[in-house]
Amino acid sequence: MKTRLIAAAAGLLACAAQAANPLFPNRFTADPAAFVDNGTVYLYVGHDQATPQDKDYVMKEWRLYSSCDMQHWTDRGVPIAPSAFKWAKGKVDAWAADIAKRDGKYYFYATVDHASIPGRAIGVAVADKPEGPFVDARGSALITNDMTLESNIAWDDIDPAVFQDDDGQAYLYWGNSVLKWARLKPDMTELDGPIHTVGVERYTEAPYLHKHNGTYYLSYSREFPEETAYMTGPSATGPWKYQGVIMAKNAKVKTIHQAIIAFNGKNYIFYHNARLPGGGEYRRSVAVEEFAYNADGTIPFIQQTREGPAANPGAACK
Ligand code: FUB
Repeated sequence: MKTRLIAAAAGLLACAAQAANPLFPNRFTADPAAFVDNGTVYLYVGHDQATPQDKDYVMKEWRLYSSCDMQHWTDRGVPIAPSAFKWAKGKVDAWAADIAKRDGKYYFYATVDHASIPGRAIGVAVADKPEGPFVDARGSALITNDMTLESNIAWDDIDPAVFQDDDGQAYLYWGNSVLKWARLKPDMTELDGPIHTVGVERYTEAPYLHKHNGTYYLSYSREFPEETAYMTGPSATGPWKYQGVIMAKNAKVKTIHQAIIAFNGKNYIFYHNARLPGGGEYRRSVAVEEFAYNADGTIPFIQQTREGPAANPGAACK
């Protein structure tokens, strides 16, 4: 009897460990990009490899995890590193990314440092599977720092977020200090028309577009240190109405970088904090919370928890 109780307790502890935030206790991770495909959640993260002494980001690769129940995560390795983009400096700059699927191919939009055009740039890579390997889809950057002149900084063209509307039109949102967007051609590798800006008060970075019950939600990091806020609108291009803050600023790290998905009938927000032991500004950790929309479609304020979401086994678990 005693043995059985001990075994049951050990089982509970194992479950709790798998469910707890931050999601990946053995690795510092940041900038979640979440994507649902074939009943599975794919979570791409930047790998924070800075030592406690480093004074900047050291990110040599993006890593991929997948889950069919939002509790158990499988490490799928390194689908791509900055060196995939030959035009990039390609060493320690695997900043935020996002992913989309079109016509059976997977497109990975990523921030890297450009080798010859000063500043950050956005590239796009393509693969036949979510796990990659991803290869540069263009052989050149999709966005470079000299294409946008609103901010006089080298890091204003970062944090790509890709959204495909129900009519097939794809959009790219990005930017630090000024939020920018452009349409993408059906090939997903070229801009289709001009770059637009959205005037957002106290906007910092990390735009993310998702749609729920016909309403478009444009979330982003607001102020610095950052909190997560969002706006809603009637289309992927606005006009946008500010709706408020949904996640509070972190302790020990100024960034927060969210991604919002629906999976198997429930809604989730991924973000990062610095709660892993030894965590900090350049040693972040990705976490996730479940949330439910209010009756009027607004998103409630979401607390960060240690427990994370309850198990939600989808079709791919069976
Ligand atoms: O990870 C590097 C940068 O920090 C990202 O591009 C921003 O969103 C912030 O999280």
